[in-house]
Amino acid sequence: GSFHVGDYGTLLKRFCEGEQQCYLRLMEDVLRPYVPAYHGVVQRDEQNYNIMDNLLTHFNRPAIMDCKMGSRTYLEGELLVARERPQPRKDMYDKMVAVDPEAPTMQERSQHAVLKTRYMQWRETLSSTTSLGFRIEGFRVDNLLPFPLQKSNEECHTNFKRTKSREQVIEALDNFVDSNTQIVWGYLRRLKQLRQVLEASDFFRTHEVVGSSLLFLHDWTGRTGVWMIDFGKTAVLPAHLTLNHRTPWEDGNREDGYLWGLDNLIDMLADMLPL
Ligand code: 4IP
Ligand code: MN
Repeated sequence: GSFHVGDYGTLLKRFCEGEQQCYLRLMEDVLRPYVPAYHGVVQRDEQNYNIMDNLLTHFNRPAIMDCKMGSRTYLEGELLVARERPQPRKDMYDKMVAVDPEAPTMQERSQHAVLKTRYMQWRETLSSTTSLGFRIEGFRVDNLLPFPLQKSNEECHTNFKRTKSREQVIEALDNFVDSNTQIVWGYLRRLKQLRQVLEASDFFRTHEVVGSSLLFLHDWTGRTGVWMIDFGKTAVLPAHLTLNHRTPWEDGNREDGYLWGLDNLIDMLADMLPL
């Protein structure tokens, strides 16, 4: 896989230079408390890894959720490549028909392949990415009682490809927190703080943040936390350009809808609390 557990509560992630650049800048940015601490590079079996804090270590068998943020999940640069040197993908065609046999066009059917950008756009509109600016990629909940009060009863949920409407997403979020409003409060507080810091961050203003996730963690003690992870497709902008992350995307403006999605997520969590 692309991850290993490292020494002293660290995690090793397969090296990606763009991601390293992001972490180096983030360690100097106001966003530092909202990302795993970065500790440089290590080599293992001929492969380089970025070393970062393992966020799970401060929790007691936590429930974990990954939300992919933004209204677009591929880079503008990938669209350019797809236009100039189209490389239809059979693996993505297979993933597409596995979810919806009706989805491919006649041409895609005859080629048994789809372009990556086409696949990614299809995933965006099937899920809540296009309509809400984020989507649930998956979550895992353990029973929230400490061992040995209850036997381990781990449940993994990754079937959210068609979770699209506001109501469907709220239902999934409610399942994740097991209808616990204290947990919802904790997440809401943290996300509102994150939003304030994002709005003040030089890093955020100057980067197109695509394919990045918010990692949610809570455990039976009531501890909650949210961190930004996965910067493999986060790209620095040309010097004259900045983003507000809320303006709708048009080809060329590089907007990613990250804050628009965070606004919606915050709104939906607030709606889960009693009046
Ligand atoms: C995956 O599709 C995700 O979109 C990946 O994004 C993406 O990796 C994969 O592209 C694509 O196949 P499914 O989630 O539907 O399986 P992420 O890593 O952000 O989850 P990239 O490379 O775009 O990050 P390929 O080209 O790696 O297969
Ligand atoms: Mn990726």
